[in-house]
Order: sequence, then C-alpha cells, then structure tokens
Amino acid sequence: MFKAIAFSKVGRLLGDMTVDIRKAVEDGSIATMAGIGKTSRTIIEDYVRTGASADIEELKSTIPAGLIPMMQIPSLGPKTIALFWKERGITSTEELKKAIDEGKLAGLKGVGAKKIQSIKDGIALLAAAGGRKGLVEVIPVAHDLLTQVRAIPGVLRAEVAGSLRRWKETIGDVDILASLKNSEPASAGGKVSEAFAHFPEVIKILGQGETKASVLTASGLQVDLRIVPDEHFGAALQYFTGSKEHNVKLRGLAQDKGLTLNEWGLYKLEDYDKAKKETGKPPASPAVASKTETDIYRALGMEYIEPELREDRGEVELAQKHELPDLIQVEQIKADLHTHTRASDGQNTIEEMIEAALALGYTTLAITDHSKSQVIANGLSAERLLKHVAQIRKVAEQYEGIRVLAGCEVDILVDGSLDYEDAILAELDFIVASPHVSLKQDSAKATDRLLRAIEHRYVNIIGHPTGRLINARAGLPVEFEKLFALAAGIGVAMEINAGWPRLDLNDVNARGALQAGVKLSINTDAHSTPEFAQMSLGVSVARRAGARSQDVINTLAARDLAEFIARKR
Ligand code: DGT
Ligand code: CA
Ligand code: CA
Ligand code: ZN
Repeated sequence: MFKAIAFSKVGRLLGDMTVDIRKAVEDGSIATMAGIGKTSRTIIEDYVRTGASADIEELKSTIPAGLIPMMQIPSLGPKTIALFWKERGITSTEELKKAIDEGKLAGLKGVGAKKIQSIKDGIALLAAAGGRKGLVEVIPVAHDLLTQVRAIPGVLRAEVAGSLRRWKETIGDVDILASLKNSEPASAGGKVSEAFAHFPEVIKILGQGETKASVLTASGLQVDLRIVPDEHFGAALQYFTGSKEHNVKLRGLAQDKGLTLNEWGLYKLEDYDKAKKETGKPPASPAVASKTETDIYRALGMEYIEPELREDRGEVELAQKHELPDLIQVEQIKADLHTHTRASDGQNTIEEMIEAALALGYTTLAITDHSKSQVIANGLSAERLLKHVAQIRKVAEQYEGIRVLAGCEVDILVDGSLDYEDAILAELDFIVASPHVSLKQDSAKATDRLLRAIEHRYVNIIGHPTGRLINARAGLPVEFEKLFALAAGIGVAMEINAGWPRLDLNDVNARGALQAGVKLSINTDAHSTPEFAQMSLGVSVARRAGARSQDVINTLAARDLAEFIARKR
C-alpha cells in the first residue's frame, strides 16, 4: 500500500514537472527536489538509467488500473484513494460514485460528511468537463512522450498534432505523429508502436498495430500515435492537426479543383480513384502534394495557415487572399502589466520581480498588488497602498533599462465602482481594474458593472474581464459588444490573463475585442517569479484570436506604452 501511494504521488509530481528529469538524475539534483522521497527517487533513477523500472512493472500489475485516473478528482488524494480501496474495495471512479450514493463511505476515519460532499462535487465537475483536460496539465506529459517517441529506433521525426498543436485550452486526447524512412517496411512501424505502448507511463493499451497505437497514461490521458512514411509527413500532420471543421472546409475546396485531400496527401481525383488502396498504406498514385504542410496549402491556392488559426473561423478565406494576420510571437512581448508582490499575496519582493522582468528583456513592468476589499489576498488599505507606491518608486530608481509602473489591481465592486476614492487612484501610475467577487450576476448587471469600470477616469486595463476559471467557473455573462465598443472609444485595453486556469479573455472573445478595435494586454498576473513564464500561454490565446503584435500593448517600447497610458487620463 505504501508503494501504491508513493507511485501515485510520483506520477503526479512528474506530470507537473517542468524541469528535465533526466538532467536532474544525471547531475544529482533530484536528491534535493521537494516531494520526491527515497523510494520514488529509486524508481525514477531506475527508469531514467535503464528505460524501465522493476518497481513500476511490479506496481502496474498490483494496482487496479482504475485507481490512477481517480487522482484527477479534485479534493481527492492518493491516501484517501488507498483507504477507499483497502477498506471498501473501491477500484474506480464509478464504484466510488456508487459507494457515495449508497452511503457506504460512512464510518471511515478522517472522511466526514463535508469531505464526502466535496468528493461528490469533484466527480461532478470532472464529468461536466467531459473528460477534457486543461492544456497546462497536458503539455508536460505530451512533451515527455514526444521526446521518448523521437528516441525510438526507426523514427525519423515526430511532432504533436491535434488540439494540442492548435493550443486549444482543453484537450480531449493527445495526438502524436511519427515518420519512418521511406525505405522502411511497414513492419518497422509495428516495432515503433510496440515500443510506444510499453513506455513506463502507459497503464493500458487501447489499440496497437503497424500504423497506429492508442494508450492510456497514468495521468488518465489518452495518447494516439500515428506512424507514416516520411514522404507523407506533411499531409498527415495537416490532417491530424485538424480541426475537423478546418479540414472539412479544405476538402471541399480540393473537390472544387478536381482534387482529393486525405491523411496521405493531395491527389488528382481521377488518379486517386484508379489507384490501388490498402488500409494503413498510402495509395499507389503520385501525390500533387504530401511532403510539407506548406506544399498542401499552396497547391490548394492559399498561404500556409498557422495551427492556432485552424478552426474554420475565416482563416481559409483570408489565406486564399494572402491576407492572414502576422501573428504575435512571445519574443515580441516587452512588458508584463499585472503582477503581485509580498505587499499583498505574492511571494517575491519588488526587487525580485523587477530582476525577473529584466532577465526576460522586458522594458516595462507594472506592479499591481490587490486593493483593500481583497481581504483574503491581503489587499492594501489606502494608507498601505500609498506607502507601497512610494517604495516601488524608490526601489525602481536602482534599476536601469526598465520602466516600473507603481500600479494596483483595483477591485471592480459589485455595482461597478472602484475600491478606492479617485484622490487615491490619482496617485498611481497605472491601474488594472478586475472583478473578483459576485461573479454570478445576471447579464444586464454584469455588463453595467464592467461598463462603469471602463468609463472610470483612471482605469487602463480591465483584468480577467469575466472571472471565469477553465473547468471550474463560468464567470460573468457579459454582453461583450457593448463592452468592446466603449473600450475601443475610450482607450481602455482588455486583458488576456495568461495565468492558468484563467485564460480570460478567451480566444473567441479576444477575437471579438480585436474586431471592435480594442487593444489587448497579455499579462501573467504573476504571484511569484516563475509565473512570468506563463506569458506564452496568454500569447497562444492571442494567436488563436488572430492578434498581431500591434494589437497588443505589451509589445510597445516603454515610451510608447507610457504614452498609451497617459492618453487615457
Ligand atoms: P480533441 O482531441 O477533442 O481535443 O480534439 P482534436 O482536434 O485533437 O481531435 P481528435 O483527437 O479527435 O483528432 C485529431 C485530428 O485528426 C482532428 O482535429 C482532425 C483529424 N481527424 C481525426 N478523425 C477524423 C475524422 O473522422 N474525420 C476528419 N475529417 N478528421 C479527423
Ligand atoms: Ca486530440
Ligand atoms: Ca485523437
Ligand atoms: Zn486578479
């Protein structure tokens, strides 16, 4: 039992990990990592050094597979799962649900009515998400698997496809595409899928053959692998990246040109119809295009379309006219305008936050701690705020090459008024106004509330405008057209909050903001220096919205950004 707990914990830790675990084993730094005890360390070291772990193999055969996906239930940890298994014989989420409904968890030590209710809520929440996982949970697992696929003998190249390549905020399953040298026989594909199906994190093989394999990992994630001859890599990557809607559109256009598009390539219809075809093999017919995605888009009469745009939201029409937006890139970001320090609920000092921003090459940083209503987040009284502002300005004098804005994340109260008087707000360089509470208002109230905040003289950005949390909270039901029309006129920017699980505005609403002429601001809402790294997530939302660098105020040089802020007042 102890081993089962250790194994689950390590699985969760490895899933969350952003460091290269192989390096950590090599240089010995794994010994100092929090949360990895001696037992777990041995398992990881075995696995990294030998590609297998006797402990893992043994454990996989002794733990019921259904226990591991139970780790996904919010408010349920490995100890409780183990307790339910040992004391009540529960080996899956379905059995747990049944046990709760039938009152069979009563009497277990440390499992009161409140705990049972929160587990019940957790199961419901997970079901509502339809089994789709958050992008951030999936990225490290997928990256690790991709690295392993690339190392399988016989694999020439491999990429992630599907919704993950499109940076969708939730992921149904992970799709990985691998290619073999064109000269390899199909049986080589069988060896690749065999190796894939026996990766250490695989707990169940759903299917396995010469051209594909499908597995379930310990983190409850389904991963599909496709294997194609390298000559067809571009076509397969295009096909398996999707979206389905985007592909349906392209197939229609191909047909109009007397062509047919599938996972193997773009073919002349008459050639394709005559050609010999076997399942799992490319048709015996020369392709019009198949090697690269660019070849395929070009042969269809359009420019290359970035994966983030492939949702059939007008990108195909723009590509035909060669009018696709030049999408913003994370390297173009020069400012983070929503960050917290120890003054409220952040973990770092003003100095540490400035130094982290400098290390990223930023030329502007806004420090925006919480306002007084955010009692739980240690929000600042007016008096503390003014002292903090003076301190930020004093500290900032020690640094060159960065403009530090002494700001605040001011709560938008339930009626749309702000959390301090104007006389206090006038003392600040910059203001993010955000809704944090009363997020279940009706649409009319919610819209009026945000309209009032936009109109406020001192507001520069509306932070996480809806307050939604992915897979957890719907957020304010706002009439976005009204909001965006006002914001565009006044010069208030709308935030894409890059912090997980916010991503607020989402891709669709950010696109609406751009169409109304509103400027976007992508900010991490960092509460510690490592969180600055979440910027790329926010940029992915902006890219899915079709944003260019000039649409996002964080790309402005310090002086231009200061001007944008000054114009508002
Ligand atoms: P997901 O997994 O729900 O987050 O979303 P996707 O887009 O990754 O969907 P998935 O994994 O079912 O399939 C990956 C891509 O492969 C999908 O975007 C388009 C392509 N694809 C898969 N199956 C079909 C199909 O039956 N018809 C068409 N047109 N495309 C398909
Ligand atoms: Ca998928
Ligand atoms: Ca799939
Ligand atoms: Zn906030």
